Amino acid sequence: MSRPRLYVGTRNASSWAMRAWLALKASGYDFDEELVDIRRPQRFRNLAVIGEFSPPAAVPVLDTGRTVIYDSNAIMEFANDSCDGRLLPRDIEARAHARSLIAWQHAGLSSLCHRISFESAFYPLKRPLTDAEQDDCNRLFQCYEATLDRYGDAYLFGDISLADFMHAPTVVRLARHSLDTLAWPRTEAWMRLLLAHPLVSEWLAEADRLPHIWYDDYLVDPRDPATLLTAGPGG
Ligand SMILES: N[C@@H](CCC(=O)N[C@@H](CS)C(=O)NCC(=O)O)C(=O)O
Repeated sequence: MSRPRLYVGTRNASSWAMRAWLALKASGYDFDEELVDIRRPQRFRNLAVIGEFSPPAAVPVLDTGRTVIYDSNAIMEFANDSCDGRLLPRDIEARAHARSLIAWQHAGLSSLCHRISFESAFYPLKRPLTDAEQDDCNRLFQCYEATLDRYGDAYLFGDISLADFMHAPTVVRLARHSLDTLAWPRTEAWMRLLLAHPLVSEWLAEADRLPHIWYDDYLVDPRDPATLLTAGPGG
């Protein structure tokens, strides 16, 4: 049987792969890693190769040698199963709550902050966020704060869990756009802790060394598409 292999995208583009990679590493599961360059123009050719063994033709994919697991959340659940459930809360109610946060993120977070792309977290120049985006973020911060109030000691549910890993790329996106978190002190402390986690730091250090992937519409003002927003304080 061949060794387990995780196919991941480039570190500054592949937020779904980051989640799966974090969970597998934290579980202690042993795997080889294969980088799939999902930047254009090679993106389509490379994803077609993935499509030969994985129906969605996307990354991440984990090939255990016996099973192809082709979704980040399924890989994260597998990571948790492979370490006796250590990456989800033991308590059934807390576990359901954690899974709600995980499912919300996996389903797109109701499109909150969708114009703050993962790629833009690594840009040297950051645009100021619109009021609507700050309101979106506040909604999210309120949710994090309430979760941390109820269960959190350090991480969302006390010990680090799949919920923290699932939200890690969002934390990267928001933290790097210098959002105001003063009203959410527990959230601010949790974001700092998560960003300083050795596995998160390892991923980000590699992402920061890569050439940027620019999206043409990053600086376009959504209220007035003819106007370009200028760099904000994080820029
Ligand atoms: N629901 C999938 C989403 C995976 C996904 O969208 N991956 C991106 C890279 S982060 C990709 O490979 N996209 C290929 C495409 O859209 O053609 C998961 O959670 O694994």
